Amino acid sequence: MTNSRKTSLDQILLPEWRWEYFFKIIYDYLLPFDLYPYPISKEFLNRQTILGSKTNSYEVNTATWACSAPKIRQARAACLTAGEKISVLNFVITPSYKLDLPFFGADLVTLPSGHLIALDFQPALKNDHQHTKNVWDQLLPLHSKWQALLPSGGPVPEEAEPFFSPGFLWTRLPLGQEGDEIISKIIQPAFIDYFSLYLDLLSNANEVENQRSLNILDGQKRYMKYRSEKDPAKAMLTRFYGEKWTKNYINRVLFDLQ
Ligand code: DBV
Repeated sequence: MTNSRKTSLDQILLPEWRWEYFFKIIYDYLLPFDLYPYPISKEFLNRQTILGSKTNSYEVNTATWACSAPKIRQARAACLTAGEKISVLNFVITPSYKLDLPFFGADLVTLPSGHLIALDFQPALKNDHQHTKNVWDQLLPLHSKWQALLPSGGPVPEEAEPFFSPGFLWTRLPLGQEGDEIISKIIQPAFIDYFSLYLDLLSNANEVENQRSLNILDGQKRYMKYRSEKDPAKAMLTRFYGEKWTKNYINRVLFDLQ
């Protein structure tokens, strides 16, 4: 089980994890990339706790998968289950800042109120044509194709706007058979479409000049700062694991480029 994981590259298996299929895609598609483990300290590699009452207890499991590669500064997946009601796969790729590429971001979340699905190529420099044009030209057709088949996820905060692309795939789905079907028929192939395009862009990307790379690095840091300050999972993680662990997990593992 999760506790036998020794390095950040070891596979993840969680009990009743709703998003396992997506993790396997990530893992299988990234493997050809000459991966290195990304150092993650033991307390964040696997964490288990039992919550609830004596007669009605549930396990909370969190595991972190992470790697780096020549073109990837960090790819990391935060994987969480709490009983059968809560399941999360939050996945972010931070490319090398020497490449003019966006982040790959996925937030796949099951809560007692329903599923929430966010998928995007998030720009480091949103208002910079050189950073966005080639990417958006290829991403927007995928977005049109898949978002048209899904209900909108509703408004996102205005302050988040600089960090999203126009290819942001965003939906909320009901639990039960209806949601399950949409996940297998639409979200799974959409995820593969997005992820495959991202890996193509990564494979084809060439290093930029030094001055340019410093601008990209600045943009990446702004994004990380925003994500760490506004992490929507903060309340939930704090409830499960306390304030100190959560703060460290967010700042030193999940969004550690600051
Ligand atoms: N989100 C994270 C991390 C998570 C995580 C690291 C470890 O960035 C889970 C877990 N996201 C998570 C949870 C919720 C959300 C919500 C548990 C539900 C919070 C709640 O309702 O209590 C996309 N995720 C959200 C929301 C958005 C996103 C817009 C709704 C926020 C809200 O209603 O306040 N997260 C956001 C995003 C990306 C992302 C755009 C990148 C694609 O990862």
